[in-house]
Amino acid sequence: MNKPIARRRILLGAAAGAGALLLGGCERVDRGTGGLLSSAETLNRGVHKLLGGRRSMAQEFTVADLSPGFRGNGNTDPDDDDYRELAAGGFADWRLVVDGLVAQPASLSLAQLRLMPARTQITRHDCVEGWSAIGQWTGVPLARVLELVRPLPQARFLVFHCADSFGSGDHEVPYYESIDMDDAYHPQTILAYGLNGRALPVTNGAPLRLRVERQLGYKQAKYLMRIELVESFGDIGRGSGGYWEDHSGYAWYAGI
Ligand SMILES: Nc1nc2c(c(=O)[nH]1)N[C@H]1C(S)=C(S)[C@@H](COP(=O)(O)O)O[C@H]1N2
Ligand SMILES: [Mo]
Repeated sequence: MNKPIARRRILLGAAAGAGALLLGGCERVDRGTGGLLSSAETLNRGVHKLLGGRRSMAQEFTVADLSPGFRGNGNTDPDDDDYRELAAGGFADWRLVVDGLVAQPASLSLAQLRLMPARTQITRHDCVEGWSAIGQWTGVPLARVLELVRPLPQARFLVFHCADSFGSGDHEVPYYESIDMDDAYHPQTILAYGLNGRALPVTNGAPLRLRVERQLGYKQAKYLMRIELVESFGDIGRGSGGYWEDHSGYAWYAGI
């Protein structure tokens, strides 16, 4: 599904508006199934699934299509102390923690991730702020990491905790995002450590970022520190499943 960006922006704007309204009145708290989604999002996700959108592959491109550069957006040079220290050491001490509802929690170094089976894909990134870029991403399929940790049957969502934060002082909150199991096991969902044939730059999320190719830019969490498997994201942050979902009413399911 490749609608022109302008059209997608209108759709997203409408969805975000509806989401904001729904938050006030008729949000459905679906604690039984672990989700905390507005009825509009549940519908959106359901329709996407029905149309086969959840299983389909995002369009892939060739090296001839690559954008001249891949701009950075949001946080592009985190000033958080822990991150600065890890970056200064070339990320040798960085670990990706994978825990929560798993049989075998893991703490993985960049070297270990690089030794796992890799996937390279050239895809288009679409940001709601009105820009797109085509980049070549290399990383380990998230499905391979899930095989290692073995999710428990109750696990419904993956929460990505990032090293960078927004705001300052008491209002400083780390960026986070979340996806469901369908997207987690999708073949194009990778934990990327490479961009355009080089190590992922700090601007774009070093040392590791999520690529979940059938969703919009803000779902592509950068500066990954921890992946937590949960039954519900209702008690994380303000409960809407992501930083921008919590703070600007962006849709949790940002399918494109
Ligand atoms: N940790 C973190 N992840 C993030 C962001 C951020 O500020 N921090 N910005 C999001 C947004 S809105 C977009 S469009 C993309 C930008 O990715 P880029 O910097 O590689 O262009 O990252 C997303 N993931
Ligand atoms: Mo974005």
